[in-house]
Amino acid sequence: SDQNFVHVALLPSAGMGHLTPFIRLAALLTAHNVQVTFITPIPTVSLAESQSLSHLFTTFPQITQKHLHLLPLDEPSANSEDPFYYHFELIRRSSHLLSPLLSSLSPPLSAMITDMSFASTVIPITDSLGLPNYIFFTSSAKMLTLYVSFHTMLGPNRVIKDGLKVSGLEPIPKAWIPPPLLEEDNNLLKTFFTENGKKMTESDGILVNTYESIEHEALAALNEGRVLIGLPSAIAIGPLPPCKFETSQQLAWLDNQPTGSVFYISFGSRTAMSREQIRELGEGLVRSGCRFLWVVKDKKVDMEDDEKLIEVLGQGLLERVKEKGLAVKKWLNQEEVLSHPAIGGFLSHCGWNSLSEALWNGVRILAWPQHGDQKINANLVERIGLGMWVKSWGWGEEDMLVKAEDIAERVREIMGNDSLRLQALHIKEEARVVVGDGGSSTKTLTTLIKTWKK
Ligand code: BUP
Repeated sequence: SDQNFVHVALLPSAGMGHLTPFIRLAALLTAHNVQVTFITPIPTVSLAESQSLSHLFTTFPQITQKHLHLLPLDEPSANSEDPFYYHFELIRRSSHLLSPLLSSLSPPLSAMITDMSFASTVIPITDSLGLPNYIFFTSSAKMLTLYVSFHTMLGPNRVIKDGLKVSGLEPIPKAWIPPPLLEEDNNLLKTFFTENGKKMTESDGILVNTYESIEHEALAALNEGRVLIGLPSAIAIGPLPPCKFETSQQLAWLDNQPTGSVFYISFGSRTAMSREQIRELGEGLVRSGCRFLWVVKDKKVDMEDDEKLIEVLGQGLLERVKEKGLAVKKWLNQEEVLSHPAIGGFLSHCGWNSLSEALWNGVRILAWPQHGDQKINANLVERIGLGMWVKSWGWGEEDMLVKAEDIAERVREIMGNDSLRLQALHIKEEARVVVGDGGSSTKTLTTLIKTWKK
């Protein structure tokens, strides 16, 4: 058969934060003439996921779709702490179905690319099939240092004492570590970190949606064996360019706003704030005097988010919001929003995809991390000069209310900050060079594809 033919299978995990980068990777590989089989665990948790998948397969008929039918669990509410983590577990427990699926693919696979949350499950399967296995880590390289170190940080009582120190790297303080990882009791996140972190050494490489100029130090530490001995290469292929097909909706309101004048607010696809904090935030936005576009989210999973905007905000606040802003309670194509010339700033939870979309579009960030990797990402926002992070604003799990006046002041501050605006534009230019012809991430990806041509 053709020596140059490359066929890879991709296995994403649950939630848009994991699915989106896999979709972008699939599109990019296709553009490099790689045959892609995209394995979709079904059912998905959210509507957003199933819609994105259908766009992918309509736009790229050359990508093969395979279903992984998830088996129901006997203990339905065991560990229902988070519907997305629970879904990781479902996929994990259905993974024995992968072996027959993978070996039936034709032409035979050159490699498999698996989400970070299934390293420990999938590596034994690909090993038994003699398939190279690459892990796609869907967060920052800095977060990867914690992911692969976590199991080494656990004391005899299974808790960690301190943050993470790696020589040559700014430490990760304990306060930035995802709260479930600090708990004494076992939980799904802790198990994922421990099991997968260990197993990463047995993969053939770790793809990361990042690039040299923003994460040089973390990438160097990982690749020089300063984080964990025996780790394969951390391969920086980002920032993965957004796909043009990602659904499009008309935002006439945005079209009518002056350039750079609108502040955009969204906390990602899986964060729901308390009703009280939502109202305080709304109050703050109104008082800032800025124009704003606000995605209001009241429930973790979109299918359950059926409360009306007026019920969430109340009549009075809703009326005042309408004077200068637009609040919506639906899925907006964020990439399209961030690329709109009217957008000037972004209040973000710093999910890794949101962050990479902001830098791709040169939009400065006011960081308000809520959980998971987000404090570690927010620190990067500050470090590279993409925005600012108010550290006194609490984590999602904490029982504290950030007041309207405080929010209003910070919004005015970031929207009025011209040096941040210019630095964000500089970052945007750099990001596009990196994935352009001859850019560092393009070269890295081309080299990787060559290693599969054997
Ligand atoms: Br909400 C929302 N439209 O209305 P992150 C999100 N998105 O396009 P998360 C929309 O979902 P994890 C909306 O552009 C990004 O690509 C957004 O991913 C898109 O955060 C994605 O930013 C959200 O990584 O996931 O959802 O909290 O916890 O895995 O980081």
